[in-house]
Amino acid sequence: NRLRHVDSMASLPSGAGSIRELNAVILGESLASEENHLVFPSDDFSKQALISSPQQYLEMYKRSIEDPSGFWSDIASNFYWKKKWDQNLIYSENLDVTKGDVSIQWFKGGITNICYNCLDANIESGNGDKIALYWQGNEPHVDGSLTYTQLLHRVCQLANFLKDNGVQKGDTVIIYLPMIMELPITMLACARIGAVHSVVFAGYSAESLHQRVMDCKPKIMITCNAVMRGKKTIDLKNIVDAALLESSQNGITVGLCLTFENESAMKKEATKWEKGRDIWWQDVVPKCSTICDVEWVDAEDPLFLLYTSGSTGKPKGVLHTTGGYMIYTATTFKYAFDYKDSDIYWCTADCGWITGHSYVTYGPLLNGATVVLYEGVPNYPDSGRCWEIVDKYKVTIFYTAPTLVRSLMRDGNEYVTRYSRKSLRILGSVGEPINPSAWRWFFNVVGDSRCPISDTWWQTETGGFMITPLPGAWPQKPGSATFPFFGVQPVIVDEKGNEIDGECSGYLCVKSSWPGAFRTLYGDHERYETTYFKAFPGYYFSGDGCSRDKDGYHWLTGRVDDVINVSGHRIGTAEVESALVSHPQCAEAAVVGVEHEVKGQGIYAFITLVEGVPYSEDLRKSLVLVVRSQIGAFAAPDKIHWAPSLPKTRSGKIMRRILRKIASRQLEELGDTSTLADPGVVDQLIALADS
Ligand code: 6R9
Repeated sequence: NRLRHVDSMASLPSGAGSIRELNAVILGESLASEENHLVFPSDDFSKQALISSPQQYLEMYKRSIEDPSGFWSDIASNFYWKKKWDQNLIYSENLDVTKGDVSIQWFKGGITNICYNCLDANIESGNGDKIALYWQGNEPHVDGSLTYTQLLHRVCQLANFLKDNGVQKGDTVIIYLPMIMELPITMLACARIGAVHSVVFAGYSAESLHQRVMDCKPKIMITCNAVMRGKKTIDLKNIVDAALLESSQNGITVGLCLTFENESAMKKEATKWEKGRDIWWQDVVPKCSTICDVEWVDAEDPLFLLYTSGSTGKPKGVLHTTGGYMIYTATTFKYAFDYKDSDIYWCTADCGWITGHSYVTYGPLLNGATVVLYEGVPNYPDSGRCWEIVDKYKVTIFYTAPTLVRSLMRDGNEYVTRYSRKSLRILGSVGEPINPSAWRWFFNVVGDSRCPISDTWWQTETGGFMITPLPGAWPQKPGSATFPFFGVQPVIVDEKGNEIDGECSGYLCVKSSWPGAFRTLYGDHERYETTYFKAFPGYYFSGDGCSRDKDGYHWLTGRVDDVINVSGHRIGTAEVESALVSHPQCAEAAVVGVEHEVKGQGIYAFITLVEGVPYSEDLRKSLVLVVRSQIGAFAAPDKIHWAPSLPKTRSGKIMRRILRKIASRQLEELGDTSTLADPGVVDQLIALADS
């Protein structure tokens, strides 16, 4: 029963010929037919792959579900543990709110350190001289690299500085850095001494940074003076100054702000400075010893906090712990990207998001991989930049987001075909559903129809991949994230929380825990339970809709809550609304997502102005500006729709369903408007639609 979704494929023939034949046999004629648009890995690819057939996947998957302890302890044994976990209890969990507090633990009692496993362990096994990080600056001629040994030295120097400045195990450190090597260095240095890092994406505004400072009360702040994104210089230190000032006015004073001089973006002399609080990284860190003992921590000690958007205005501090996260990110990275020692891996995500935690930093380094970090934007100096970087470093695995694929697709094939790209062997996608047309372009044009695409579905909360192709195992369907990773039991439930089988669609939940699962929301376990475990008792609820086709493939259909996915970034409608209503002339705001050609979803805001205030272009601009300055540029509304009033039920609830239809101009599909307090509002809104 627990293996229901693979049951139909469980009676496997053995010794079949090529993967194509094998798949046709296993999956039946229907699947092999044209209308399903199956894309097969080549025989050569499958032959060399870690998981090279559906059969092999199914065997491993079955074991991972039937014997999670055996499955995960075999894998965990390949890592360094100062002391093994309690052998009788590899995990314990309660996902059912009706049976008490939700709790998840993996490898409890095991003592380890993730930084040690990323660096020291790889050096001890002979990889000290292997390149750990290639760094590509914004300008094509600016670059650098660090071997594993050099990276360890850098990490130890910073770890020693942190210790010397009173940072201890369990203390929080906020990191507000762009994609320079100091970002993963800082994450690893925190992990080395058992401090909890909280990376804030360096595109967030001072206000957002301030909110996070208030919530997690960091011992120290680590930033740099500025960064170049394309031709723009962004003064990060100014943003940090404003955030820290506001925090101290509200009772939280951060006493130390370690600032890296990002010389290619801004000179020291041009940087604003607060004596007594600010210290230049270059003045102090290089003087510290390159040797730093590891702080051994329990598998369940916190590793990091990462804030993400939810349905309310207040961001959620997703908390991940050490042991399970380590095993899970390493294992998912290895199999979903069919990782080999010779690979050169580039993930375009920023370390400010979960993808940059699990699949720029921890997952790849745990595998001893060579990782490319890129500071700049993908279309600078022109739209061929990504492929120029791929050729320069001979990138073999390229992992990115559909929004980037779509924007490059729009710019034309010329920018792609100008470069060789022959080093590429695997492509990856994350952040939102990839539409089949973008999938095909990515596959045919970027990958020359040679590279399987791992369309990885997962979340900040899940820590690592949940539903993902294993590139050598399955034929792919463009736009489907395919099948669950080992140990993951996705279920689709209906409105009442009943599991539904076979071909179906509904709410995507997960039954049972997996090692990489988040353990709580920082400081708010109740919100953790309410948001994720109350809607469908007994399950983790992802917030996503999903359908499963007759062949068992999973198709993600987007968020079903009040979260908008803009260019792969999660933005809560409530966050944008509260920024908008903070504008003195805005009386009320309602925000919905609309389809957007490049960003996936765009932000569409209905605005009711304060009585007597006239609409104007200037006001529109200043409303957009208020969102940029309170959240960040990436959350700026694409469209402001003036609304004399908003459609509400008699109990005063805004009917977003109707607003979504108006926003997407599906006016014939407004549905039942009779429950509105004033149905006339709708006509008024339609009349103002394009004004
Ligand atoms: C890793 C990450 C999570 C939300 C998630 C879903 C969407 C991510 C996806 C995908 C379809 C994929 N999402 N990957 N939807 N196919 N391959 O993006 O984490 O920022 O927390 O966002 O992104 O809606 O719920 P996060």
